[in-house]
Amino acid sequence: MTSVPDELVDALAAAKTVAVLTGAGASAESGIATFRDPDGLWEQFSPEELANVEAFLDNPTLVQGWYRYRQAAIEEAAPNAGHRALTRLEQLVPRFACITQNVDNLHQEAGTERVIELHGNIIRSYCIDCGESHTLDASVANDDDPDPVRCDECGELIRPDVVWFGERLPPDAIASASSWARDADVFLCVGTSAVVFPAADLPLEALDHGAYVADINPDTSAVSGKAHVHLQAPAGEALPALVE
Ligand code: BV8
Ligand code: ZN
Repeated sequence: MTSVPDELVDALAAAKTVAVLTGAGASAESGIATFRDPDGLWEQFSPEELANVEAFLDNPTLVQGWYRYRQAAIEEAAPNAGHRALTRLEQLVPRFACITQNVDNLHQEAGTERVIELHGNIIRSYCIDCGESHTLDASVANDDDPDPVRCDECGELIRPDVVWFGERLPPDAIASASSWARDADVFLCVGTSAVVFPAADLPLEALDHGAYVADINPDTSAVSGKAHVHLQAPAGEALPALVE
């Protein structure tokens, strides 16, 4: 069991407002590959090839197929002890926000109520022209089909409702996340390499506004050296230790 430093226990006990920023590492123990770990998604594919509009328009079938592949992995996955601990933490503190870079819907499935989706959510898809909602899963196409899935209203391409590189984050989501970071008494960074912006600015904003910042990551992230404490442990072990 992870031992939690007294100063973090005390900071959480006294906290009125707690904000958490999660990344792919928070879902690793649910069996979902991260992006930049040795066996991560980007090892098999590069972001340039897949997570941007140009790549999508250039090869919509490949990009749609990649998201269907990720959706299938997510359908098999369940929230882990770390997700559940954050839902518990939300009940224990007066004000709580889970700000996630993840698009896997697992915080919502774990019952966390205030989830701020910075990068969208893979369970939603829409038509790039008329905006009509669609599902982009195995039920609407098979991987042998060379043709991309198209809108049954207007015939245009269907894309996942996620934020690609070079695309702006949903303005209300990033504004809300920034406000939570500024107000936080305690800011937890969980399972993120903290190299993708503007999400990676949030822990720094919290630090600048006097929050006690903890980085929960078995490895070193871009925040580890700036945080007050770095719990080098998996989220599925460290987070339950915070709420036991
Ligand atoms: C924007 C799509 C402008 C959804 C993703 C140069 C310098 C600075 C910035 C830039 C630059 N060049 C370009 C930029 C901007 C760019 C950016 O930041 N690039 C980086 C890579 C340099 N950002 C953007 O393009 C953003 N948009 O800036 O728009 C703009 C403004 C106005 C108008 C128009 C445009 C958009 C960013 C969003 C990109 N989309 N994904 C999807 O398919 O999922 S980002 C991708 O990386 C993921 O979504 C993920 O959310 C994100 C961050 O990755 P992490 O979650 O941190 O995952 P990672 O694998 O990296 O790390 C996992 C960590 O977990 C590791 O540290 C590991 O040790 C740890 N771990 C492992 N196991 C566990 C664990 N931790 C705990 N427990 C465990 N068990
Ligand atoms: Zn359409």
